[in-house]
Amino acid sequence: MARQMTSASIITPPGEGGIGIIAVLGPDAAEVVDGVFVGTRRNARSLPLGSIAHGAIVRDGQRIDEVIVARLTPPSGGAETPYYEVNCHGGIVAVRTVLRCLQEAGARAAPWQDWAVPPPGAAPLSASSIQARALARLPHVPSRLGAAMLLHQADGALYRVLESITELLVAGKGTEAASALEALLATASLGHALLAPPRTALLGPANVGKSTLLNALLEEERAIVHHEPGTTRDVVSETACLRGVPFELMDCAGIRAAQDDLEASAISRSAELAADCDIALLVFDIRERPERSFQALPPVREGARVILVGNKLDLLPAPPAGLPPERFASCPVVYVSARSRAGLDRLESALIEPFESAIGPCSAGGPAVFDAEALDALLAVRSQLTADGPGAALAGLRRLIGQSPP
Ligand SMILES: Nc1nc2c(ncn2[C@@H]2O[C@H](COP(=O)(O)OP(=O)(O)OP(=O)(O)O)[C@@H](O)[C@H]2O)c(=O)[nH]1
Ligand SMILES: [Mg+2]
Repeated sequence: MARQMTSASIITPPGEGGIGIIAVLGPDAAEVVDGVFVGTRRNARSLPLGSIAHGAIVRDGQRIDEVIVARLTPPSGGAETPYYEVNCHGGIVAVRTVLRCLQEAGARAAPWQDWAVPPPGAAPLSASSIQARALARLPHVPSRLGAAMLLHQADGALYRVLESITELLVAGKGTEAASALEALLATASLGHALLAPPRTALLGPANVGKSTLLNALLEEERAIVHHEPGTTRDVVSETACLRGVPFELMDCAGIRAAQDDLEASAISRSAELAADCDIALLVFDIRERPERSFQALPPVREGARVILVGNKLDLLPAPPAGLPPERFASCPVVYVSARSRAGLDRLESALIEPFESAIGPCSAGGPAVFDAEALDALLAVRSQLTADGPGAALAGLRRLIGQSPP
């Protein structure tokens, strides 16, 4: 059918909601909408750009839903392609039925993700490519700060800084360009964490309070806590947002001589987590000496950040003196009471410490390198700048942002 050039996509999330919106884009968008829309005063074809019409979606003489149709500029810009949004009642059944009607009128049903694809041939760090990649990730982002970060990048925050670095290079200001590039690269670890929460394993002997600590950080009773050691068997995994930064917390079985086969396999899952985490919270009971607590600890992934957490602070009048075991001598030690929540703010600070300085600028709408594609490309520009000088870096950066030399 000729009208298959026109697509219709549900662009609101599935589920119950106030309204559901179907976007209709393409050369025959007006004819497709009018194929099923009966306007109270005017139809889609006669709508001026930027205005709305009230009416109903009607199929075989039967009223399917009362809707508002809006004629708008397409999100990708360029008013020449007709674009309409059909605002239906929010239930998924109503929205899907209206979509089916639009299909019957000649539209091709397209997933919303089709709206978040860079235009063909776009340079990898052009404004439209960055926007498309940021919007494609938006539905999966686990925190508000992450969503705000992506919306700011979709709005051009990252692209504008790339443009300004290009201008510095054009002006021969290599040193200023290098420091602006470093500042941008420094946003990458927060940008990455906001999209892929660091895998944070709570490890340590049985009964030291790992599950209690998980619940305290989540502020809900998620994991079972019990006075008998050997309580946790399956890995319990939940995302906690600490000052806007998500962490995937994983609670697992305490390490001790297994009492049965079930516990043995639970302990082997703990060893897998230790070998595969980004952050290891090594929890011990402060009444025990830490070196004894970690004698049987399985190897923690090399490169993982390690934080020692002395728990049950409420049972001692003051945090114990003494040093962490030699192999963890350089790791921060935090004393907490998971039960009374004392010291949790210190643990949160230790967890977010590497991201701390980037959080403020990020929430204020600053640029962020949020994916591997941008990071790899910018690392290559940095190498060009160091090895071959500003001219080569300028040519490379122009290619990346899709700017042709004057
Ligand atoms: N006084 C005190 N008791 C705590 C604290 N944290 C945990 N407990 C108690 O210690 C016991 C064990 O707590 P859990 O959180 O189940 O310990 P766990 O490390 O998850 O234990 P396993 O799953 O068996 O490895 C429970 O009786 C908790 O109430 C704390 O900060 N202070
Ligand atoms: Mg437990």
